[in-house]
Amino acid sequence: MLNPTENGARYELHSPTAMPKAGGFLWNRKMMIQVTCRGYATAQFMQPEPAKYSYAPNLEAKTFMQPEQAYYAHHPGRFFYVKDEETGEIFSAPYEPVRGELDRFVFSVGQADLRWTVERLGIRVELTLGLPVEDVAELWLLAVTNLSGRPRRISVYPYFTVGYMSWMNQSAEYRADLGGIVASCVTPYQKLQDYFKNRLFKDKTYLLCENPPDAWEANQLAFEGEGGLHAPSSLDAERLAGGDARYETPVAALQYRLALAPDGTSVQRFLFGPAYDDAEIAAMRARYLSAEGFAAAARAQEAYQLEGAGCVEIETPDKELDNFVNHWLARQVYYHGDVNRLSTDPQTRNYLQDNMGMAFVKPAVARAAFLHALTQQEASGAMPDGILLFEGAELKYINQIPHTDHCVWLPVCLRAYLDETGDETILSEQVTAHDGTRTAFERISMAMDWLLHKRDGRGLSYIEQGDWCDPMNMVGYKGRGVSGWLTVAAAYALQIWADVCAARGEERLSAHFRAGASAMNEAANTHLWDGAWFGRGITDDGVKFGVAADIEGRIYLNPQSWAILGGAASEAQRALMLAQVDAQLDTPYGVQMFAPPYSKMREDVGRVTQKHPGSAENGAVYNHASVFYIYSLYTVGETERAFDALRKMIPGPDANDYLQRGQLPVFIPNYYRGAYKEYPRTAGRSSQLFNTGTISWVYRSVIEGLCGLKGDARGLTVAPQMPQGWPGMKITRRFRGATFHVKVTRGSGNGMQVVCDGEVLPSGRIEGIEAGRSYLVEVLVP
Ligand code: CEZ
Repeated sequence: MLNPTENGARYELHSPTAMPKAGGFLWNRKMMIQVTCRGYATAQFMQPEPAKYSYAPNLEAKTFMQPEQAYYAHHPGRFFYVKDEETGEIFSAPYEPVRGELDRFVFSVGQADLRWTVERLGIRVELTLGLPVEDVAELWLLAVTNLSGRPRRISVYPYFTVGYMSWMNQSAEYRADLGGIVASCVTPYQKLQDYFKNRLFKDKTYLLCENPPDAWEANQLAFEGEGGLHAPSSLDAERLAGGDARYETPVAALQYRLALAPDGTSVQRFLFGPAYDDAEIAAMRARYLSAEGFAAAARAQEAYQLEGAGCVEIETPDKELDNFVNHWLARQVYYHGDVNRLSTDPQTRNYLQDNMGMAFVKPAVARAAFLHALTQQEASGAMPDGILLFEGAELKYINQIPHTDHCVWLPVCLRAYLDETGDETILSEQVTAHDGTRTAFERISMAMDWLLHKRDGRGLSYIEQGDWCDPMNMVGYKGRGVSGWLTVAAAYALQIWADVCAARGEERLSAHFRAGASAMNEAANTHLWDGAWFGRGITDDGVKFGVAADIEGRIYLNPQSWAILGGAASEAQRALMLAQVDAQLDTPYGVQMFAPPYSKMREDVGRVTQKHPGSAENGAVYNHASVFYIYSLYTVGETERAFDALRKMIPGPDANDYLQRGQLPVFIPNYYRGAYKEYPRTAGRSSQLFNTGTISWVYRSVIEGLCGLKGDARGLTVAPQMPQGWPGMKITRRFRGATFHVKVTRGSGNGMQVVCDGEVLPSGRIEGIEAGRSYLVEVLVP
């Protein structure tokens, strides 16, 4: 059903029905597209705010009904119908919308392209989707081959959803001068000022074809007719009618009538994307729509992907893990770090954590990002809820809700950068913000003081309308509620910062922040230790929650993980907590964020309790929370527990696990459904969302924990945490310009032994690293 090829650099799925939502994603700095194995597609581009060029149901944007435009419910997709001209039989590739049985189906996900091979009626359809690096456009290559051993007459119909574009103005027509179908709309708006924002929008969508088609249809309804998309009426005729859409729902459908000799192949190229005007469409055609244009774009995309290759490869007894780490993990980190989830105002915590990952992939980008974030610090030392990336960007949606955790991420994420690069000069950079110019070091110290200040009389951190957990919006909206997680997380941040201060010789500041951290840990212990775990918080009305007395939301993972990181938990407490996490939160799909999930609104906790039980933050295996736990376990040498939870983040390799999660092992999603006890049928199902703060922490956990190759100011510490069952593993690690070839073997002794280029290193540390050099490291682990 599913297998890796090219040593794990691609995954092939051989059924369109086993995992119907499984897909892959491609991106460049201006767009992303996620396509399922069956041909449904979600694409988004930046202008500079996120926008769509295919299927933009902007119905939300208006407040009144539009009965005339009531949209035909179907999914956005890229479909290729094939009709046998002799028998009239049809099928469609990749699978939708005809959904007929196929003789062969292969969906192959690569890093720089997505491919399908579909066979039916003695015809093979091969599809390849690629993206250029600099522009917004989909490059589709179609090859149709006659396998039947006799001459064939067929029609092939590419069908690209354009969909409902605008309730103000939408149309489409075939343009012989441009060589394809062009749909036009006016992005709907009501506020006058929006006109001036929108007027340069790319309000056209084109489907250009390398070779002129024999016929076309630009009107969705005319194409579909009474037959429905699975058997469109327009396919009954010899030719599509050549229709247009005049304030009607547009579509881009073409017809090629092909006579194929035995083994004959017809190749067609298409370009699909948004444009401002005809001139831009013509320019895109000239740049890309040819064999050379496609080949150059593919080479550029491969080169772009290579830039994100990251700093570690592994060879372990677990081949599927190797595949993920070696080909897909850094890629997902790179996606986050390079395009900031295609947002113009990323949430501050996301921006900082995504760049924490980037510290291992492209540290210069991470450096610039940390400094950029600090330019937006408020005079009070607080960090805003989102970071504006462009002139004219605005804080939107969730970034208008006051969350109190953003300062925490500054030292936590910077620590990874400092350890990886040893670049302490970043701390002395001058950063100009609203309150004038200060060094980065001074700014982060201000942020730490803000965290110390934003506490109640008990010494616990206020939560306002949320902390890391966005939808936990009603614990503290009256101004009194506190977050147990934030209290122990702030303590962790303060300790990291105290270390940085000490390393700079700032003894007084270091002592100040360390004392603050201790006070917070103490407050957490006094008010939130609940006997066997830490509670999640105390509401505006003084009610503790996330405690044993709760029937729902009884134990939360985050306060435990961060109490381990920040030292609020003693070893004895840790033992109690871990046993409870095992008993109450662990599932075959990972560790749930809390349990039991809430079944109804709890007005003193907030909208997290309104999410469906087991979905997202309401008790899912929310991978971001799970990976905090994993990372914390690695910091205290809980090797087995850490690996167990880490391995469960990646789908497979058992067939049943793939089927239950429904996702290919080419990314880690933001969550797998939880509610393992309550809803076992859906537990484990992937959200399919590849935007997630999880990924940078997985990378850090693999590098610093599993591989145990963590940097510091002067060198590299070697301390792999190899799971019990493995006799050995090999690691290639690039670090400060040098390459380390590390061979880890299970020894019989008690202690770890590290030998670097023949020299025994009792400390396990390698110093004086020379860029450009290769090191051979042999490690015996007990
Ligand atoms: O967003 C994420 C945020 O991007 O949820 C995390 C948070 O730490 C990240 O910063 C946990 O709350 O209801 C909501 O507001 C959701 O929580 C989403 O915004 C959520 C998305 O599912 C994206 O992952």
